[in-house]
Amino acid sequence: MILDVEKLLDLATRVLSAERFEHTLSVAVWAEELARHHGLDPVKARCAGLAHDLAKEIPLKNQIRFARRWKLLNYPEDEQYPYVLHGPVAAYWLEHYYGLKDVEVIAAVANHTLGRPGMCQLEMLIYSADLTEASRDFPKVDNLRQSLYDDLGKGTLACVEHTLIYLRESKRPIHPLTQLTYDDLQRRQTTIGTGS
Ligand code: DGI
Ligand code: FE
Ligand code: FE
Repeated sequence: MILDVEKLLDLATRVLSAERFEHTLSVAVWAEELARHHGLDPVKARCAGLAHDLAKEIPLKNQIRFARRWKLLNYPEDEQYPYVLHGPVAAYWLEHYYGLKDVEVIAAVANHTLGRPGMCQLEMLIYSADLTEASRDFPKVDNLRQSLYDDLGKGTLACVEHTLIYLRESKRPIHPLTQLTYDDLQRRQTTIGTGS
């Protein structure tokens, strides 16, 4: 199916709690604003924002079951911290059961929690908009918002760095993909302008 904002909005209204729905709307609005600012497709940004947490409220046991069935488990940590599975589960469902065809939107939903090396701009946008939407409130959130506005790549790197610091400080385990995403974005910053 082609991207349909109204259908995704309707789906989000039906499957999400009021609180999660508010967060979802806020991600969609912020992602769309950033997309317009950076010359990216605003409809893709809005749709990916609306879809990113569709699987978040599926009980974790069932998320693990779906992830096993659909072969979405790539690291031992995926099962150890199953709250990182809702992106890949939603993306698989949207692609294979809902008929969504847009590969960038599917990837942005799949990778919104951990990122991945080689993220496209829409993936960066949703990863970062999720962390910095209007209702997020932590000391450096305004700096991150400004940084995303100034430069999407640098801003996303700052967002991943923030996540790493938060995980370390709260003594939570770091998923290998979060570290790989950080390393990749940092490398891309240092190689910008050198043609690689
Ligand atoms: O679904 P949201 O709450 O809107 O946000 P999210 O999808 O970014 O994050 C879900 C959770 O995943 C959040 O508690 C932070 C956590 N997370 C992100 N990266 C890592 C991680 N948890 C661990 N253990 N390791 C990570 O690298
Ligand atoms: Fe999420
Ligand atoms: Fe979210």
